[in-house]
Amino acid sequence: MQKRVITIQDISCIGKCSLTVALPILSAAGLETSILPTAILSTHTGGFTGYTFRDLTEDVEPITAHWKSLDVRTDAIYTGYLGSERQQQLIAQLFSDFRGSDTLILVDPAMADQGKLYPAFDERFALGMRDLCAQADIIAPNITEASLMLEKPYPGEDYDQAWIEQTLRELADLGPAQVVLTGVSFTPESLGAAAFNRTTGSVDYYFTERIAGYYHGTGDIYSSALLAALLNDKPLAEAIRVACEFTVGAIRRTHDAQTDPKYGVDFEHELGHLIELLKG
Ligand code: PXL
Repeated sequence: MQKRVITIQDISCIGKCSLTVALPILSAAGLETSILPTAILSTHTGGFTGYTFRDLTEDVEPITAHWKSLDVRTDAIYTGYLGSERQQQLIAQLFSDFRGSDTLILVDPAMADQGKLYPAFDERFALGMRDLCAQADIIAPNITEASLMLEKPYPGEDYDQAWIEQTLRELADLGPAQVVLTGVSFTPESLGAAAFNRTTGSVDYYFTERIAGYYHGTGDIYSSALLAALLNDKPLAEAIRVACEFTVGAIRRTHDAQTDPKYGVDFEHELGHLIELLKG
């Protein structure tokens, strides 16, 4: 039977990220994708000024109340960029309302990068995200988000394998059985992800070439592809590989085309590649 995902993130009208990447990626992976928009922005908040922001927190309860009346069931719930602290609490409630015995809950605590919180957020929001991560089965922070949630100093580029593996374990101690840390790099020419599975105790890494520049929305693309792979029955080590190869392919296209990276990366031309990776 076709699997269903409910994904909960903002709509940034311009600047591909959050729902405008999650929906096409999950659909291409054969997943029925329902959405709960957390906010509507004219653009994302990274690199644009003067953007509009309509918070949809007030809509969360009526939408979920209606879904409950429909007896909606889902194979996965996937959250990304949220609009408010109150939303973090409402979404924790949504998890318990819609969690079945096999439902996979993925929280991407999309709130910070390169040592800094995104403009809309503060430290309290980061701790709210930590509490939401505690309710997840799998989380996918970058190193900045991990540091904020664990209230430890952001290491910049100054970390080693022991730091990464200690951080993975500390994140798993918050609650999730599986942790994927993105933006991990031990050499100047490579970048990738590390994954920890608490049940088996295994740590896996996957790296690809590092492409110069900062590419907006790639964390959301990564998490969407990760979930697509997991729901297509890939084990975690394989899912981080699929997500890395898909994401770097999209970055490479955008780098080669020399388009402005704040508008997002060309993941659309990589969707065929994603489908191949999922078959493999
Ligand atoms: O890609 C993360 C993201 C999602 N949504 C909004 C953002 C950002 C990052 O800046 O601003 C609105």
